[in-house]
Amino acid sequence: MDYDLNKDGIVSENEAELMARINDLENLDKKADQQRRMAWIAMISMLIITFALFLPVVPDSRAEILSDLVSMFYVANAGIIAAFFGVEAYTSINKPSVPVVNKTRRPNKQPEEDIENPEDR
Ligand SMILES: [Ca+2]
Repeated sequence: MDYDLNKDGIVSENEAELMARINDLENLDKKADQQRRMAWIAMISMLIITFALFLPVVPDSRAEILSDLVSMFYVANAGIIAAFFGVEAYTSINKPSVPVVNKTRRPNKQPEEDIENPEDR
C-alpha cells in the first residue's frame, strides 16, 4: 500500500496516521466478516448434521453412537452463535458503529463557523 498520499516523496506524520487508521478499519472489517462467517457456518452445520442424522443411509446404531458427540457439537456451535451475538450487542453499546462526526454534523451551523475563522473575513 502506498503511504505517500500526496506523492511528495515524504511520508508525513498525518499520512502515516491516516494510513494506520485505514489499516485498523480494514482489519476490523475483515474481523467482523470472519466472525459473521463463523456464526453462519455454525448455524448451517447444525442444520446439516441434524438432517444428515435422519437420512436413511445412517443406521440407527451409528446415530446412537454419535449422539453424545452430536449433542456436544450442538452446544459448541450454539456457544459460537451466542458469543457472536453477545459481542455484537456489547460492541454496539460501547462504541457507535457510525463515526460520531457524521451524527453531530449540523448544516445550519455554517455562519458561526465562519465567524470563528478570522482568515475568512
Ligand atoms: Ca507525502
